[in-house]
Amino acid sequence: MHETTPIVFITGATSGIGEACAEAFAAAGWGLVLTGRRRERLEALQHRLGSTVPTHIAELDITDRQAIEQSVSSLPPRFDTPKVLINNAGLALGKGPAQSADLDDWHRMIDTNIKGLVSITRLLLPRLIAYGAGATVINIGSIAGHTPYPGGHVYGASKAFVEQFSYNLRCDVSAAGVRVTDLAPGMTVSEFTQVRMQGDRSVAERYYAGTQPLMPADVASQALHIAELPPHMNITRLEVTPLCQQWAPFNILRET
Ligand code: NDP
Ligand code: 8X3
Repeated sequence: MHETTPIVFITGATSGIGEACAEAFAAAGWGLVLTGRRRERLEALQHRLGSTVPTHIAELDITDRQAIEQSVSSLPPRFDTPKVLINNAGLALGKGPAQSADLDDWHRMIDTNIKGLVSITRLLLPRLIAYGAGATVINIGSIAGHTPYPGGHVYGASKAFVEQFSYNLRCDVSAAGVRVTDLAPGMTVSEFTQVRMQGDRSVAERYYAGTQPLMPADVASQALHIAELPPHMNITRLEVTPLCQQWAPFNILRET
């Protein structure tokens, strides 16, 4: 028997898309498990959302497997059988060419975007299966998982992993009633570019200048839509970009 208020478990709820998902799901009456490394942000978000929906916050670094195990195993009973997992926590580091990239940055992206995501998924899967029909894993992928670009190297590859993992996961869990979606946004205003550029706000400002990018709330509304579809419907992959973002033609290198 399900509780009347469904629970969504969100990784990376302290900023950007994850924070917007928390707001959108709360407004729709969902209970929340909010995770991220910055506790003060989690507390502020919980405070802002008030007591209209049940909220559990957990400081969590998803590169720390033991911490994930602890976080999942210590979920209070009200929150321990989520209906939806939003694997949102992730980051890009650097945009220079592969040959000058920092290997530590590459490892951190793999540890976060791939290893963290698969760990939390594996640990929560039995609980999503226990929830049953309508349970959903929403993995935040990226257009970068499909479309290569200079400086995309490991970030793009990590999002290609997210896409393929989503498809393969779906093969295994759909018979148990669990849906899986790769929700792949394009350019979205958040702390993403600032993090990528080691805190340099000016690069982020130049990147978004003169555009109308997606807002985190735009992506969150799609996540809520996916979660609230009838249980027999599974959106396999949903790519959403701002209108201003387009493909580029193949770049031809010419002898000079
Ligand atoms: P933000 O930088 O605003 O948010 C990233 C979130 O991930 C933060 O809440 C951060 O929380 C969390 N996070 C990062 N590392 C860890 C970690 N080790 N453990 C736990 N949480 C972590 O960026 P976005 O909101 O834009 O990014 C969210 C997702 O969307 C990412 O997966 C990103 O790849 C993807 N995406 C973003 C796009 C964009 O243009 N912005 C486009 C396509 C996809 P904290 O620092 O508190 O731990
Ligand atoms: C983020 C989108 O195009 O900056 O996933 O890589 S992009």
